[in-house]
Amino acid sequence: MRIFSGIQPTGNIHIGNYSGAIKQWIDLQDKNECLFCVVDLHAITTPYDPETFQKMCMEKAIVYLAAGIDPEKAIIFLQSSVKEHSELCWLLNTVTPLGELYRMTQYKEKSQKHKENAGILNYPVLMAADILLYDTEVVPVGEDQKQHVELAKDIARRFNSYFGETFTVPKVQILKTGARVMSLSDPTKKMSKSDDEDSYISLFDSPEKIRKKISRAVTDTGKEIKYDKKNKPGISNLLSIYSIFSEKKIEEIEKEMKDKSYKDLKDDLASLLTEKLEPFRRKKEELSKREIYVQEILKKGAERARVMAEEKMEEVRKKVGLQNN
Ligand code: ATP
Ligand code: LTN
Repeated sequence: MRIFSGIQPTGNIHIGNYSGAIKQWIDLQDKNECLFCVVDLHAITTPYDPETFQKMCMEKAIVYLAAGIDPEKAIIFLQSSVKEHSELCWLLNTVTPLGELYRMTQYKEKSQKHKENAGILNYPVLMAADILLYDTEVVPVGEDQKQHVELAKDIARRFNSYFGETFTVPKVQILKTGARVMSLSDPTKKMSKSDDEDSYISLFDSPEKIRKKISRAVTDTGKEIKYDKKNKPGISNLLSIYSIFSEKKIEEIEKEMKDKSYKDLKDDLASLLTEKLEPFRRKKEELSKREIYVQEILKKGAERARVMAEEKMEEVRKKVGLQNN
């Protein structure tokens, strides 16, 4: 199957990004044709620093590699290196009703948080372009991106009905556990890399930082360690994170923790995360010293993606009545 997914280069990759997206990518890369993209054009729709932007993009490529994406198996590239993404986005804009963009949850949140711009509104159209350009069949993402992939499906169907069969209608793939890790400082909100540092665990946090952040994580009233999202959102989130990284069922963890305190749960979770994240940290350190190697991977990735994108765009231009030269 053809797989496409991406992560924005701004902010630190956290355990939510890992469990919602990257973990799936690693499992998928063995048996499928995968494209994993650093979506730099998406990231510039909200405030960022142009001076450090290139560095952040490189860093995200390093993160993909450190987390276990294998450049021999998957195509890793920078979105802006393949110009067809922007071109297709423009064409898809013409078949996307404005009303559908205004009702996107992420648009509503981001336009409240930041000064509104057309890029924030059109963000899901660019995402549809990313996906449709490669005739993607499966899009592995976290829960929050489901609505955007559904929109991409609608756009594909509408384009196909106007201009004839052109795009594959993709499917979204969301894991049962780990698709929505919650913030450590407000467990009713999703963990997000644009929030303050104490609210998330980065994949590369030091053991000291992990322990400090987990010990400060918001918990709930009462003493019992029980998964109950409504009444115990903090403890439920810690149990979910424990489950993701231990690969144990929540009920099993509840049993083990039966006579233990919130502090015991936090101590055990901090030790587990320290152990599981250590290899990522080591690999990232190693790769950070090999910038040319990483640049080469991105260059080769872009070359391979470009061949596919150019061929698709030729077909699309023909379908919409534009010239192809
Ligand atoms: P930002 O806060 O800058 O919007 P983010 O933390 O939401 O960033 P993205 O780059 O938007 O991260 O998301 C990358 C991938 O990680 C997407 O597939 C998204 O669904 C997934 N993801 C993001 N946050 C979580 C989370 N808390 N739990 C599970 N998956 C998540
Ligand atoms: N909007 C996504 C990132 C993204 C993406 C994509 C994910 C951009 N293009 C295509 C899957 C497929 C996010 O996580 N914020």
